Amino acid sequence: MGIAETKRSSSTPASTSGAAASDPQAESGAALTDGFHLVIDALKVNGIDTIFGLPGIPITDLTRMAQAEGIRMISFRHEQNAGNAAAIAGFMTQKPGICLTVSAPGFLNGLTALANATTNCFPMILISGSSEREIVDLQQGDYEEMDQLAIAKPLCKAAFRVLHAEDIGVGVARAIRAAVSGRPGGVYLDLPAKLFAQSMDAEAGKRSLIQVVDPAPRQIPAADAIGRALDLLEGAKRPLILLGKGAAYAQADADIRSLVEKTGIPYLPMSMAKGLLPDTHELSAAAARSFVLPEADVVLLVGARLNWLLSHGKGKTWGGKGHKDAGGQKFIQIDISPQEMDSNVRIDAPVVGDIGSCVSALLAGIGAAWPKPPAEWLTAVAERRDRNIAKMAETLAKDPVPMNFHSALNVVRDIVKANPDAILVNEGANALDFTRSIVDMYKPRKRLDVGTWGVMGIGMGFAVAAAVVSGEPVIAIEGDSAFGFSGMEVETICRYNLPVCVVVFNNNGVYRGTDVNPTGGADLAPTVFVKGARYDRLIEAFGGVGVHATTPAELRRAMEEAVRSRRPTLINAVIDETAGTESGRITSLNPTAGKKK
Ligand code: OXT
Ligand code: ADP
Ligand code: MG
Repeated sequence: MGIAETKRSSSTPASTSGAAASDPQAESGAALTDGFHLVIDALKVNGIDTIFGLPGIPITDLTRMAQAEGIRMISFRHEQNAGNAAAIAGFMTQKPGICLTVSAPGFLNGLTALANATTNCFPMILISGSSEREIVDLQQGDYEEMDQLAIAKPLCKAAFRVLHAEDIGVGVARAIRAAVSGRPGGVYLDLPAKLFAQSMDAEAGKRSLIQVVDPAPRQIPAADAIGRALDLLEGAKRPLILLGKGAAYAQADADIRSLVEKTGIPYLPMSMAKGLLPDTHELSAAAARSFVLPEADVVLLVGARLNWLLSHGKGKTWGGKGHKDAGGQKFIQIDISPQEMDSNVRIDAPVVGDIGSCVSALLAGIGAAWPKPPAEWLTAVAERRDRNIAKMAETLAKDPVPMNFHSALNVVRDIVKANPDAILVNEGANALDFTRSIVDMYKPRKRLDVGTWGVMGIGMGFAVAAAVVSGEPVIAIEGDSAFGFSGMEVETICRYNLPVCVVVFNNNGVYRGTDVNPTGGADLAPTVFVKGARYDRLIEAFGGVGVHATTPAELRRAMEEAVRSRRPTLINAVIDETAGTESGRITSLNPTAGKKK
C-alpha cells in the first residue's frame, strides 16, 4: 500500500479510539492526522533523526512516510542487524537508537539485538508492528500472530503498547525515558496495525505529543559516598582505576582524563573503554593486565561491572587462592545502578550516580596536594607494561608466510594510528582478542565490539550505524565466522555508499581451519568452512570494492585505499589457518568432557 492509499484509509478510522470519529474530516473539514504521522512526529519532536529497520506489513508505509518527513530511514536485510545498528547508535549518541520491524518473525529477529542492548546498557527502542489484539489474545490464528509484549518483557528494561492514536506521544516519551534514564537499556514499543490507521484531529494530535524534558537526569552522588571513596583512594599503596564502557558512554571524557592524570593512578581500560585516554598514555596499564589486577590494593571501577570479563572480582586473576577466593582488594565502584554494588564481591565504597557527576565530585576533592601513588608501584606497572609491549613489538615485526593474526594486525594498527577518528568494529574469537591487544585506540568510543555477551553478529549492523552516525570511516575487523552472521549487509553498506572497510580475517573456520572429521566421513568438521573462500567477491556483487590480500603489503595497500577513497570495501585477508586457538583468550570457558576417551 502506498502513501496515497494510506492517507485515504487513514481518514476512515479502523477503530473507535477516543479522539477518532467516523469521518471527522468530511464532517467538520478539520485537518486530521493519523497513527502513522503521530509516531513520526513523536520521534521527531524528540530529536530522533534516523530509524534502522526493515519494511513489511504493517509498517511499510511508516518507513515511507518517515523518509518523506525527513527522517533518515536505513533499511537492512535482516532485523537483527538493524537492531544492532540501533543499539550502537544509542551507545554513541546517548539518544535511543530506533529499530523498526514487522510483527512476529521480524520482531523476534530484532529481539536478540534488544536483549543484547539491555545486557550492554545501550539505549535503544525496538518498535514493532503487531497483529490484531482481539485475534491474538483469543489465539485465533492471525497473520503473524504473537503476544509480542509478553515475550519482550523479560528481555528488556521496559515494554509498552499503545492502542490509541492520542496515546502515541505518551508511549514514545515513556520509551525514550526508559531507554536513557538511569542505567540505559533496551525498550520495546508495541504498535498494533490498527493504530497506524486511526485518525484524530491534527491540532489535538500535536498537543498530545511530548517533548521529553531532561530524559536522562543527572544523578548526583551523596557527599559522604564521595568522602568514603576519596579516603580509600588516598590511602592506597597500589591503586588502580578500571574504566568500563559505562565510562565511555557517559561522555565525561575530559573529567575522566583529569581524574587519571591528577591522581597519577594507573588505569586499565575494558575493551570498549580503550581510547577514552589514548592507549599510548603513560598511565595505561592495558599491557600489564595480569600484573595489576592481583597486585592492586584499591580498585576504582568507573562504569565497569565485576562480571565474567573481570573474573567476578575474585579468584586467581585477582590474586585469590582458589577460584572463589577474594584477592583482598578494596573496591570503589561508580555506577548509576545501586543494585550493581556487591553483585560479586563487597564494594567498600559504593558511589551511586551518573559518571559525569561522580567523577566531577571526586575531582573537586582532589587538590594539588593529592599524594601520587608510591613510586615503586608506578615503576613496577610501567616495567611490566613496557616489557609486554616490547615483546609484542618483536612479534609484530615478523613477516611470516602465510600471514598470521599478528602480521595482519600490525597493518591495522598503523592504519588506525594514522586515522584516529576512524571507528573500529571488531568481532570473532582470535580476530577479536588479538585486535584488542594489538590495535591501539586514540579517541573515546572508537572501538565497538561484542561486549558483555561476546555475541557474534554485531559486525555489519555496528559498522553501518557507526558510519551513519559519525560520518567517519569505519574499519570492521571480522573473523570469517563472525562475518557470516551479518555478511549480507554488505549490500546495505553499498546501497548507502558508506565509508566502511570490512576486513575478513579468513582462517577457514571458527577459531581455526584445521579440525578434521574424526570419522573420516565427507562432512567437514563442525568448525571448518569452505577452504580458500573469496569473501571479497560478495561485495563486488553490489558494486563495492573487493580485494584478496595474502600479504601484509597487500592488506596495507587495500586498507589505505579504502580509507582514502571512502568506498565500500571488503578485503579477504587470508590468515594462516593454524594460527588461532580454541575460543581465543577464553579457552578455559569451554567445559571439558568428564568421559575419557
Ligand atoms: O597481562 P597478560 O600477560 O595476561 O597479557 C594481556 C595484556 O596485558 C596484553 N596486552 C598487551 N601486550 C602488549 N601490548 C599491548 N598494547 C597490550 N595490550 C594488552 O595482552 C594480553 C591480553 O590482554 P587482554 O585481552 O586485555 O587480557 P585477557 O586476559 O584476555 O582479558 C580477559 C578478558 C575476558 C577480559 C578478554 O579476554 C576479553 O575481553 N575477552 C572477550 C572474549 C569474547 O567475548 N569472545 C567472543 C566470544 S568467543 C565464542 O563465543 C564464539 N562463538 C560462539 C558464538 C557466539 N559468541 N555468538 C553467537 C551468536 N553464536 C556463537 C563463535 C561462533 S567466537 C565465534 C566465531 C569465532 O570464529 P571467527 O572466524 O569469527 O574468529 P577466529 O577465532 O579469528 O577464527
Ligand atoms: P565493561 O563491559 O566495559 O566492563 P559494563 O557493561 O560491564 O562495562 O558496565 C557498564 C556499567 O556502566 C553498567 O553497570 C552501567 O550501569 C554503568 N553505566 C552506564 N552508563 C552510566 C552512567 N552514565 N553513569 C554511571 N554509570 C553508568
Ligand atoms: Mg575464523
